Amino acid sequence: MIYFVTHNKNKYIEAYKEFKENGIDISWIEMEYPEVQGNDNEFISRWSCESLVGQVNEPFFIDDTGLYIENLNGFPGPYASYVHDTLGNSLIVRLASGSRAYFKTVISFYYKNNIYQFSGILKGIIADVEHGGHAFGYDPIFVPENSNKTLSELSIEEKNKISHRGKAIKKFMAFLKDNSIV
Ligand code: ITT
Ligand code: NA
Repeated sequence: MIYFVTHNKNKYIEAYKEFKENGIDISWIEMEYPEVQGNDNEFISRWSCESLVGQVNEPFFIDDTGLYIENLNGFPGPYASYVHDTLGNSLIVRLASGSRAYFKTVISFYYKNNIYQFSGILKGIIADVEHGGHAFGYDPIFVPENSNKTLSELSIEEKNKISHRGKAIKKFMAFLKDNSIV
């Protein structure tokens, strides 16, 4: 069994569905873990992953996701979680509607004393208003490239096909299969 450590239920559901569609079962370890400050997603994700070794079942992975808004010089980037909780979507829209932006997910997978990383990016635009649908993080204010809907208006399956997380998971699954781990 492969374990996904996150306290974010929406992340887990997206990942669970993507793996399941490919015949792989994953299991949820619901816990919050420490995050180091910094500008480099790969480094932050690796640091958190290392901090969990010996604390949780193995093999396990984590997902670190950032939102980078062009008109705000890449802010909030790796501080996406803190900014979402403090400013919230409505203030981000006031500051940056119409700006180009992208999500980046870095998965760190701990397996037999090594850490393997897989990343994915989704480019898009900050919406003019907050939209309905499911309310996962920044989804209600992010319009992906070549779309006229926000991520919150897509089904989980539709989002997985194009998203930062979906892309990182596809690379991850290819690695698992190539190395006969699943
Ligand atoms: P864990 O670290 O426990 O996995 P988290 O919610 O703290 O959960 P992140 O630090 O990676 O995860 O997320 C940063 C912020 O970005 C946070 O506010 C999330 O809600 C948001 N976020 C992450 N993935 C997202 C996605 O696919 N769509 C919209 N918002 C997302
Ligand atoms: Na986090």
